[in-house]
Amino acid sequence: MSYKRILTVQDISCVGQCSLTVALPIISACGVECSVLPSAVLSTHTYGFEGYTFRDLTDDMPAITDHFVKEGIKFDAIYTGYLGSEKQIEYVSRLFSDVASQGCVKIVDPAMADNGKLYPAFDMDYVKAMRTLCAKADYVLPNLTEACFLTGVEYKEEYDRAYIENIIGKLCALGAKNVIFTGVSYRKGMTGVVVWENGAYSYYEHEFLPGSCHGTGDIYASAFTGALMRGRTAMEGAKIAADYTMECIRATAAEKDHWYGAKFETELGKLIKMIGD
Ligand code: PXL
Repeated sequence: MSYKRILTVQDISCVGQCSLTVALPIISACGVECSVLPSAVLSTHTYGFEGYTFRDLTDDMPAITDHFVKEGIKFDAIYTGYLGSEKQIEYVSRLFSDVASQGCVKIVDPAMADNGKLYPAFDMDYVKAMRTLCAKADYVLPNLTEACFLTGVEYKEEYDRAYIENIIGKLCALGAKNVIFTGVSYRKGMTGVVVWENGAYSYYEHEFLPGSCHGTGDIYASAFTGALMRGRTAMEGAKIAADYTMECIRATAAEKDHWYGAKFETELGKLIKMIGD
């Protein structure tokens, strides 16, 4: 098995089971070396907590990048999640060019919105900047809300395949090479993921689990990244990530007090089995 090293750029939310506290264990469990560049440190994530602290690490990013360059450190993949500002997006673009190994896979989760709304910290200037990052990505992993913000298409709760394909066309027009479109539901009680790769459409439909919790987008993107780096195809990675995320939601759903994230830790053994040798 070839050993891969990836870099993930996203925040540390000290409490909240999202971003780096999810990406690092999940990618490691997949058998992939996970280097990190923390973009900010928050006491908690921003969705449902009040009065969280926010230490912006934007100004550290160029020096960290310079050091990687000086040491000749390169990565087989760069995976970005929640970022703190437009400036950080600009610095990530530099990482894409300066610390990418040959064939480096660039995976962008435009983690900025859900349920028809932007997360509290973001505005349309951030969305505009995120479009430029998606333009450089090999894989973009939006949910429907994020895809609508990125493309300017009206957000709908009921839609058909033509609506989704129109959005994908616009994401590709921005420059995104392939799209892993999560949370696409064509019928009641079911949801799924559309994999748009090399211009071909595939769909993995699975049960919709009510009471889905916060942070599942990060769990999904991390498992997808890990599977892809272990040599799985995008479709296999998309399925593994969906099945694992569902296990995490199942493990959490019964607990009302655990609203802030998903219990992904108890399910890691299942992910390791799905990835296989
Ligand atoms: O991707 C989820 C996420 C990550 N990090 C922070 C967040 C959120 C979602 O709200 O607030 C800080």
